[in-house]
Amino acid sequence: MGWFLGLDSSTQSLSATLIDAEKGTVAAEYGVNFGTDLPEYSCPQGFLEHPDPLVKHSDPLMWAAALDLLLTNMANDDVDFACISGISGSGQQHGTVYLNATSLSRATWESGASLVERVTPMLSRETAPIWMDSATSPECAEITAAAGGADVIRQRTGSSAVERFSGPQVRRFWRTAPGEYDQTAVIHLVSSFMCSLLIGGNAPIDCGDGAGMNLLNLAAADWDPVLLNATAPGLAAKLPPVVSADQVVGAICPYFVQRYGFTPGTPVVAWSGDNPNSLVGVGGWRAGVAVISLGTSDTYFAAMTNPTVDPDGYGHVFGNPAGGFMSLICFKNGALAREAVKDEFGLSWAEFDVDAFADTPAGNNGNMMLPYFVPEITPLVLESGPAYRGDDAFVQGRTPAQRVRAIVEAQAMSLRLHSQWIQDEADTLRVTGGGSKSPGICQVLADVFDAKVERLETGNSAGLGAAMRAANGVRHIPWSELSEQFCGAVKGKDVLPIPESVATYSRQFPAFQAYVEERTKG
Ligand code: XUL
Repeated sequence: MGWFLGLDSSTQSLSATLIDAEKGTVAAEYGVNFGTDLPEYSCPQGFLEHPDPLVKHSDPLMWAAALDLLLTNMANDDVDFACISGISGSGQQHGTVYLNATSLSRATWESGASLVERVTPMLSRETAPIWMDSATSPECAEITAAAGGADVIRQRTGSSAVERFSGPQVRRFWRTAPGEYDQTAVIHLVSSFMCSLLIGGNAPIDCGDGAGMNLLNLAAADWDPVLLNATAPGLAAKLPPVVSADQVVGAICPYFVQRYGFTPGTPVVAWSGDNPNSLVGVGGWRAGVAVISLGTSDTYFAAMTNPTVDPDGYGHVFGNPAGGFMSLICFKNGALAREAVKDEFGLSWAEFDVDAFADTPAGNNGNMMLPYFVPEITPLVLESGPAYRGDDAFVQGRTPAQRVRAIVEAQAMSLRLHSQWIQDEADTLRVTGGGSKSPGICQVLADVFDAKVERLETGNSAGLGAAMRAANGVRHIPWSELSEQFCGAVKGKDVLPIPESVATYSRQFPAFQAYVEERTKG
């Protein structure tokens, strides 16, 4: 059979994409939302409430519960798991899960207990810091100093030490809870943790997601001793091995065979991060196409011919699942910031996505905003709060349509501003994620970048990318073939740049850049 399953453990949900690699079709998609389907874990937006807005942790038990719930829902819908020839997955990047020596391999996988009951005794830390956490500035500074400076870290790992990355999270845990750190036998990423549940043993970390830890040496594709030493004592012994994203890392464990009817021995391919998965899931596996993913976070990424690093320290280089490298820039103020504007004025999505743009001109008559509703990572803004500049009606919030255009233009300008270090030229933007459905957002992106915007069939590029990686890892189906089958742009939905608007944004760009610099440097 040619069915492959891609699971996507994202910030707010766990979803499944089932592809038929023989027919070249997406056979089925399912999803579990943490807020609505698992309210008992108190993570309505994917993270636990905390008095300090910089602290953002989630509950690993919720992710385990979501896996059982998702597969149960699929079984209730008569999905025949025995037809699945391979599985892989995608995890929100950077988040870390801490397991004690009870460890997955000693668990009694054959008993009737649920995944949550099995995982509970394995946790050496109840919560998992995720990519939205910004509480690790002191640790970033310490790691940077101990490793020999920001340039050294960038050259070794492809990124500066940044708040949301795993290494600083680990250091903070060691510093604030040394006893629990000592009790920790294995530190997983969200991706390798979920993969470990599937194979019933500790799964390796792939180069794509591993590069988001400030711990992996990009050139060696292995843990970097300088960064390990700079981060926390004894860390080398607590990290799983590193593998390439196409490796089969184990077979599905008996728990899933007995409970859901998977075929014994079904191969599981290493999981990776959501951005590396999305890169291949939108057909961006080779240079020339840049991808903008508009989700909880907004990200810009592209396959990279030569690994260059961002001198400003905001951009990253990760492993490309199809081989080589990829660039990535991530903005925390993505969907949640757009929703904040929509909700402030009680707008419907139609009013936000269409009407607001019909009612206002490109450039917004010079009205601008900085969209930092929550602490931002690109650029680093720890004291959040949006800012407005322009005429009185706009600044005082009397013109909702202008506020909508302002946030979308600010996000598009930020994407352009902070992607300038990437050397590969791209004349096409592939836009994915929830925001890609908005005609207004797509037109602004086409005009700000002066590039054609293509939209994709799939709503979930990370889940699709994971399913494609399963097919590539198990059946060795080449990327060119998989991309042709699964990643076509929706016909007739391309958005072309409008020359007058392109000129308006080019004129306005320096003023936006200066506004950002005032906020971040002044
Ligand atoms: C990337 C990043 C986010 C997360 C969650 O560096 O922090 O995109 O992967 O989507």
